[in-house]
Amino acid sequence: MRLSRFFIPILKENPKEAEIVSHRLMLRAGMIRQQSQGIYSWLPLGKKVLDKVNNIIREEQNRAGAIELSMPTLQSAELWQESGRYDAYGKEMLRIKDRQDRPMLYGPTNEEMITDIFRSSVKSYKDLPLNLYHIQLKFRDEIRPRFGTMRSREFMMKDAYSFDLTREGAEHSYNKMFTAYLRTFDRLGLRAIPMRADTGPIGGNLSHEFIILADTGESEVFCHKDFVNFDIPAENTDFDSVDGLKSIFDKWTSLYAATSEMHDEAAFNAIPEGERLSARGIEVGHIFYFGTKYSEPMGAKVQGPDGKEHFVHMGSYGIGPTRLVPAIIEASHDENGIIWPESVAPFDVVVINMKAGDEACDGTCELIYAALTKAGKDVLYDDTDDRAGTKFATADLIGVPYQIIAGPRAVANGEVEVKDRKTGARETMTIEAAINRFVA
Ligand code: 5CA
Repeated sequence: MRLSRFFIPILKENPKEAEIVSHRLMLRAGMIRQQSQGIYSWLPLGKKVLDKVNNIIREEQNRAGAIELSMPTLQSAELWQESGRYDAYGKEMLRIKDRQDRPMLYGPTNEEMITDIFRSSVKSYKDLPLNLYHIQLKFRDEIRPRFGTMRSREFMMKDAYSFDLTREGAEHSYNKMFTAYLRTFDRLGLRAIPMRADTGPIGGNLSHEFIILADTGESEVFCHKDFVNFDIPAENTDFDSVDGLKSIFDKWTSLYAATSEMHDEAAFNAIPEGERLSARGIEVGHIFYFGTKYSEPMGAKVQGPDGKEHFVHMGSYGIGPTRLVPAIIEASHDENGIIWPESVAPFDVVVINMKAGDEACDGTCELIYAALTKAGKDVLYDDTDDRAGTKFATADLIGVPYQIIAGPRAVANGEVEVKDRKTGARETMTIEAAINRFVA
């Protein structure tokens, strides 16, 4: 992609409305634009990152055996009257009427709809276990939307829903999603700590929140400091065995860990003072087991091996991609801008032409741009007429992991400079070596 043809509306000034660094940087880097309170457009640079985040989530959901579908954003109120949540949900639910005066709503979550899909076609235990998910916009009319897409009114969610014949089966499905979550956040370059959590309006009796420690986070966690170190299950992990989760499950039995809703002062104070960790964090995922809470009122049952009908045991599993993007920035930035982990970077490498219009610089940049693109790399080529200083500032701000810098002096020697955005290390090398560095 040539920067001269791309659309990155960079802001030179710090936007006044942004209170936290990720919001500031997302606006400055031209990733998002607020359309109305708590409702955002994702501009091309932001969209590229969001798509990468979603793809990692998708790969790990699929690996764990979940199956993707797509449900609408608008739902009929009738479904929610069946479950009893239509009145209970309160003002957070955006209620709408269609031209026939039928009550509709913009879905804040999809337990009812997925239960309806399930009951209409699954009749036998032989079709279980089943886990269906989608990645879709949600709307919650939050009283205090803030921090950009971190807490917005319209936001994206990956929500998965599991169906099992028995409680044991449902707990097994829960553990599979647990494993997928640990792997997902790890691949996003994040350490998300699983915490036992309150179930809130989703209901049920088993729940975990996945929290990234950050001073600007809206959640509070209390735990033993050793709780935050645990092993991430490997790619080839057996999702049907909880072995990969053993080191974490062991920690819950031996070490204290709680969110503010579950906090027990006395138990926390029993930890030696130097070993206590009380910190703020960002909730990036939340999983629930809620048994037959929706299947009973909505009549979602299957025939069991005993020939009798059984209400299915369900769980739901949420991740917030539009919150994860700012969470990654909170965890990875410096005074010059964003530092993307390679797995979600909007481009693999940026080629900076320090003197556009200079024949040697243009030729070198075109050569590198073509070679890396041909090798399948996603390259941003800064071919604009901006001053070199502006180009460096832009490249640092948007956080592409590597910069290949072509200036007249180096190019005259057949060389370019390669800069690592994260460490700031610069290395001069031949043009060929620079290409090989990213192609090999
Ligand atoms: N039905 C369940 C799980 S599928 C559910 O709705 N869970 S939730 O309410 O905890 O939301 C799941 C995830 O969505 C949260 O962990 C968070 O990452 C994201 N999320 C929730 N509200 C917002 C919001 N206002 N802005 C951005 N992300 C949000």
